Amino acid sequence: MTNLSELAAGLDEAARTATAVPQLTDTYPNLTVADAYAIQALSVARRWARGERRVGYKMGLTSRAKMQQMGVAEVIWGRLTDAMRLEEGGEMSHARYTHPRVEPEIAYIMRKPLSGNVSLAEALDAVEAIAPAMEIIDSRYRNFKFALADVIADNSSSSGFYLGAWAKPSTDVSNLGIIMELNGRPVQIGSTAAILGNPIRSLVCAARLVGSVGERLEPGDIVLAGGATAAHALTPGDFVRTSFQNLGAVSFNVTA
Ligand code: OOG
Ligand code: MG
Repeated sequence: MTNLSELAAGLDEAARTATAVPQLTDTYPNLTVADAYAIQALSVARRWARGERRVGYKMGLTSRAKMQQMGVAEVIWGRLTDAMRLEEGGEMSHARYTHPRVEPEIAYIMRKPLSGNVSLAEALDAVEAIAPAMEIIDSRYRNFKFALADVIADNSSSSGFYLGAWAKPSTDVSNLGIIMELNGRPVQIGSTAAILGNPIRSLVCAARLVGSVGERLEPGDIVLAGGATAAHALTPGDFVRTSFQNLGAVSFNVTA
């Protein structure tokens, strides 16, 4: 079998050049989840080598809506870099992505380290602040189609994120209404409760999964809890605005 670094280089190059590639599992149907996380780490290491800096982690497929849309029923995670952070209220250039989609999320920023098996109370105690967010996901695979190992190897489709205003860690985000609008038209309506019943469970999960590969959530790390609704495809000219009950709104424009 081709070595994992070659597969990692292929995915990194696909992301860098916004070019879709075939699924790894087409060629390697027996690729394991452990191999896939190893490929992810190797491909993200290429980003560190180019000067991108670590800013945290993202959780994926933490809601039924997302699992159904993608046909993968397993919680996954990926790494976030400073280059993925986009300016709230600003623009995103469609040409830099292959087939970008947007989804509404909740973000945490950490005050204390967190790793391994932790309780909901311990997770909440480690949080500095909570923000409404949107994630731009952009699978590097053709037609945005993948199996579990493919998407993990592809850094769980990470490509960009927008954060709204930070709220106190004591803010109850267990069941807040969300309306995502495209050009003024609601395209997704949901609740933060769709994220594992309560987004804080996603942080507990992040601590465990990241801990299982010997890493930890560090103070200052951002953690995206996962899409609360299905994701929506973006086209140049779109204006996206998502309002979150009690938390405010997050918006951006899509340019060519
Ligand atoms: C995989 C990433 C999933 C989420 O929030 O559920 C994800 C994908 O759908 O491409 O980011
Ligand atoms: Mg997401």
